[in-house]
Amino acid sequence: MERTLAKEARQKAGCRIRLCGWVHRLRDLGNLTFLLLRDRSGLIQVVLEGKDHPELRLETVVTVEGKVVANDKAPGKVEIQEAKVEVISEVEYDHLPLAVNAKEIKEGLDTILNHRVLSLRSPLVHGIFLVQQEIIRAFRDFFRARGFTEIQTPKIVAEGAEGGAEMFPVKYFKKRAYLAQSPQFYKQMMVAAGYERVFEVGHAYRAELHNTTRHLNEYISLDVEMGFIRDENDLMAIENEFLRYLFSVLPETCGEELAQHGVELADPGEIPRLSVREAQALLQKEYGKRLPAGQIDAEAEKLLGRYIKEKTGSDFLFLTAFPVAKRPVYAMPMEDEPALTKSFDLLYKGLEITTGGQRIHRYRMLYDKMQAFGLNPEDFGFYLDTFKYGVPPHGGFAIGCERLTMQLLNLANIREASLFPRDVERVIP
Ligand code: AMO
Repeated sequence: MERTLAKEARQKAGCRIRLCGWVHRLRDLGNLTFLLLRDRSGLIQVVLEGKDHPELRLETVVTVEGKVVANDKAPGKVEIQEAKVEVISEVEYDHLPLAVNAKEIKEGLDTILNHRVLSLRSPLVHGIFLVQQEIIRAFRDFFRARGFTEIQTPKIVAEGAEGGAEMFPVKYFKKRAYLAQSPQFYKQMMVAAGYERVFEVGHAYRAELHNTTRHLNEYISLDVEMGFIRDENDLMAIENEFLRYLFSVLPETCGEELAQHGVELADPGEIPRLSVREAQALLQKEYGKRLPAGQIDAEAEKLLGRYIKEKTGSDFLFLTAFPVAKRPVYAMPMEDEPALTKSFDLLYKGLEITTGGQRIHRYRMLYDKMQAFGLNPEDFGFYLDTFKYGVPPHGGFAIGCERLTMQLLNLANIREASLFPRDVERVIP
């Protein structure tokens, strides 16, 4: 008999079917055993009569054959009766390291991550990555539909794009290379290569020592780069449009998982904006918080998130006009105020999820700025030379996929939004 999934069984009342999955929960009432079976689609109740069935333990892999019968009290409102169960893979443990079948996993994050395969079986945790899949799918769909080409750029690179120290060195035969911090240079080079509009879903690596709830050392970067822009406003506009699209499709593509996490998404509408200067003045006036020029720290992000939510109802806020000194070398300065750049961050519920901006597209300007930043233009020849051959005004942004997932689902720690997180302490599993 063909296999039926738990979810499909809901439409098959009266039919005999075969299911495959894991033993999620067992309730032994002597002559009656209720088995909750879990497969990739969800849960279904199986009623085993008598004692004439193999010994079952939690997480044993089984197949079940039986008849679908309506039962309003069972999950999915059906159950399997007249069931025959067969073990297809046994378990070998003294006790389960974490309760896969608990409503919420009670064990600490370390236990959850040490036993990642088991924790991912928990329906609530499982759902996180179904939502993340749909975020990535929506990102692809949205940008492809607007003439963007999907690219894959190298993750072993000769120079860092974001400046400075936070890079993992790689021994690359006789040379030193690094893991890419960002596809920054390559996505710009692909605009220059005539694709004009590109996007990438790829890993990025940061050797940051930050051990916080919002930093990973390996994360998924949702990158966009776009040629022939007028200025950074075009970029904020398209990111805003993407988020409105995302929030409109997620309830259709993963409504059940959002509901499981108690999340209701509202149209983000027109996202409010503040310049960094305005934001700093506001922080001082409202919260007595003073910051060095151009800086917005994590606490300031939280306060701004709270402020804008109270004043406008928005979960999002664009921060604009960061000073040159706070942005990487490639950021385009403003014509009328050259100490500021045409760049922005996007905060979501008080956490930065995006950085973006217009880039310098003129060779001489970029060359001079590299020197002013104390960089040797010759080290960046592979990138810099691109701008000798005619590059349109362009810019882009990157969304941290785990940060977006975390904020959307109100997770407490970014590690929960990464399948196998890499942090300062953790390279396994
Ligand atoms: P930036 O360095 O700000 O900008 O990174 C962009 C976004 O990536 C996410 N992010 C991280 N997520 C988890 N752990 C980290 N350690 C981490 N570091 C960054 C954040 C952040 O907003 N090249 C530019 C982007 C551009 O201008 O196109 C860049 O990489 O969500």
